Amino acid sequence: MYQKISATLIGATTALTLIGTAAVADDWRAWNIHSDGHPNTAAMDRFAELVAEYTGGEVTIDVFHGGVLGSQPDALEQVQLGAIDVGNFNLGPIGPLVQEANLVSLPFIFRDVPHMFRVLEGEAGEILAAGMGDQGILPIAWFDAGARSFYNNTGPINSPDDVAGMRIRVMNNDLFTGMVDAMGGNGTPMAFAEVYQSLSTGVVDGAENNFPSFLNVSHYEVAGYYSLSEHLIIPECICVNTNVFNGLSAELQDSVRMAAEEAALYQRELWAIATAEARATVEEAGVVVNEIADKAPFQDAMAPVYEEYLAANPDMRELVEIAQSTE
Ligand code: BDP
Repeated sequence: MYQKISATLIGATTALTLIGTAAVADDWRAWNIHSDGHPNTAAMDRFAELVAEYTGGEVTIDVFHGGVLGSQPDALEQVQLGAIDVGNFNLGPIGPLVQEANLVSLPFIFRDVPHMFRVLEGEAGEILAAGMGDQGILPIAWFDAGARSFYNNTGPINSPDDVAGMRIRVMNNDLFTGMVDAMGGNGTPMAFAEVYQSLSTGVVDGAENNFPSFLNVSHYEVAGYYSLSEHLIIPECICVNTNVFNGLSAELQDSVRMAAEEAALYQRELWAIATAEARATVEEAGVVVNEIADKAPFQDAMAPVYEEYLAANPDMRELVEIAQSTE
């Protein structure tokens, strides 16, 4: 009799434990702006697979590709509100929400991509990540997004004077409008999804992006000149709603971080290949790609952008100095 009761009790306890486990399983909605064929799409799919595997199915992720959950600025607000749990975001449009994130949106702040990663891995990266986490957008891994260069449908750009008079689409951040304006152009913020049509109808004369994105959304069909200004080197993140992440057990947090870091390493490998391939593909399609022999005039033209920005955001001075003095 005693044995039977205790067996029943044990059974009941096990059943309760199972119900308890099932109840805490988390299903996350993930935002991704890119479509098939873009390295970040493959990396986000890999992230979702690894999260399911490493958490033993306690966290699962549905990735919505192609920006179907909304434009990037909207999606970022949704992450802050918890309506979207996670996503692959560019830090450019995070700047208006998180002051520290603007560090990486200052034109020519990094010497090259390895320099950017060294800064992210150091003290500046810690301050930046903490600032983002405080605003509800917690970065758990960094993606490579190469360098952004100008493209347009008029002719090659070799100096800031060539940008003068051009209407250039930029991502949503005053630093980017200021950047184009400082060259005498007209910086026009616009959602990524609207750029193809705006280029083809002449609403804008040009835009700026890296090679994989320039190819993936077919901008090369409507902008035949790509000039290697490499004025912005902005990282991307896998970012999670801070409360959602902090609500996980320490063990699950480790598993999700491990999945994100592994997916990011995969993304960086794909990125290098995709950049070379995308450049070759657009050149074969007839796009004229030009190197810029002397980038100093572009860098010099950014002096007022830095001055104005740092005067309005003196707190950012230290972070900028840390980044610039990072070897
Ligand atoms: C791509 C980024 C994406 C941005 C897009 C843009 O990966 O996050 O939304 O540029 O220009 O390279 O809006």
